[in-house]
Amino acid sequence: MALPLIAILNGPNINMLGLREPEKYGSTTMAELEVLCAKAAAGLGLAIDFRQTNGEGELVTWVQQCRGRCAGIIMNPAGYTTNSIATMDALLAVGLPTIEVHITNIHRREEFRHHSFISKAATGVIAGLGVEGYVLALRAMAGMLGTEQGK
Ligand code: DHK
Repeated sequence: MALPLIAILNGPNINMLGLREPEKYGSTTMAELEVLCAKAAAGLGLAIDFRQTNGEGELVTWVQQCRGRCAGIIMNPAGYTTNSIATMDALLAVGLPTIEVHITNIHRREEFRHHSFISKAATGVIAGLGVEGYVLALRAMAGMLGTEQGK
């Protein structure tokens, strides 16, 4: 039987990981992050569809397309965290278990990064644990979906 599919959706500038402000976001590239997630997912009985976009409309469309196709969503909304009512509405519309991930601790950073519309639609939020936050989100998702194989 097919493994439950988890969409890992990344917002703007996450494609710059490794190059972008490494003192904040670390040295792992997005390609390496995808491999990290794929390996973690395989050990947890999950399949992943890992994507990144710099466009809000595309992010909304991808969330909508998760309906009936995915068992859950892990999202780093990045620069759309604080302003995308459309992404929040799309998440509420599909109603899937959703974990919001931020590589940095947004609450220790500038005030304008503290508010998240996405949190209003998220089951849980992980922030400040670096790219490891994605692996932790996958573990939490496996726990919620009951796919964990004791790894
Ligand atoms: C990533 C971004 O691109 C920022 O816009 C957010 C988030 C923080 C992160 O920590 O992953 O403010």
